Amino acid sequence: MKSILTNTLLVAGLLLLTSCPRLRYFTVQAAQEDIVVEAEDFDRFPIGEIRNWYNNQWTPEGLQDADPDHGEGAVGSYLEILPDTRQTHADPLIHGENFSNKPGVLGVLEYPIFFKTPGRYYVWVRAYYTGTEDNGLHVGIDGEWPASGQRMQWCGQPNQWHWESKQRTEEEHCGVERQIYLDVPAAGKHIVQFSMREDGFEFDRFLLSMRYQRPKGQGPVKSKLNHSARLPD
Ligand SMILES: [Ca+2]
Ligand SMILES: [Ca+2]
Ligand SMILES: [Ca+2]
Repeated sequence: MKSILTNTLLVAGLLLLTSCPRLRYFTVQAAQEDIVVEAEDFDRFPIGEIRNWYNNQWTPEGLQDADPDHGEGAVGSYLEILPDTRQTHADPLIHGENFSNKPGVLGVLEYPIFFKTPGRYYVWVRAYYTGTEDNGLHVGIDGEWPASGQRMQWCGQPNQWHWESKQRTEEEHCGVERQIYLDVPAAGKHIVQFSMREDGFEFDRFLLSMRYQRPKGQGPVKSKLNHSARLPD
């Protein structure tokens, strides 16, 4: 009986996410301006995968997750990729399920953005992690996953919302500064995308900036959505 109830709630949660109106609007940047986007304002991600992103305000019961809600301190709401079956180093690591060193495989989120200025943008993400197995993410652009967007890493600031922009490397597991960026080749619409590296990751918002400077506190107000520029289906 309990499993039927759990499954019903899970399906209801997925339907709720599926049926939510998609954004279908550009996030618009003025020339030279930083771009700030709420994680929960994604345009789309495939539902029903091995791992799904859940809005903390609608997360159904029954998904494996050791953490309590961390909505306090987040801006609006946040996304968490669940279930989280690798919660500690002692839990089995299953490539392509609870971990993916390869980007673009699990939990791909997409955000359409209109860039007025092409160039190199550092990617900052505000995240909440509680251990060493929920603190990794990948970022890419226009379906590509460049080396400069792989293995975003959080380190040394657990149990709080924290902005970071560092890349994990063989030599430096805590991450290296200035190595996480996207090169925007031309002005116009581009799709910025994120994908899972570790399950249980909690994602509040992101910032794209030509300057490498950690935002303070919750960060700037989010960028405007252009309601006159609907995307084609
Ligand atoms: Ca995990
Ligand atoms: Ca978590
Ligand atoms: Ca948020």
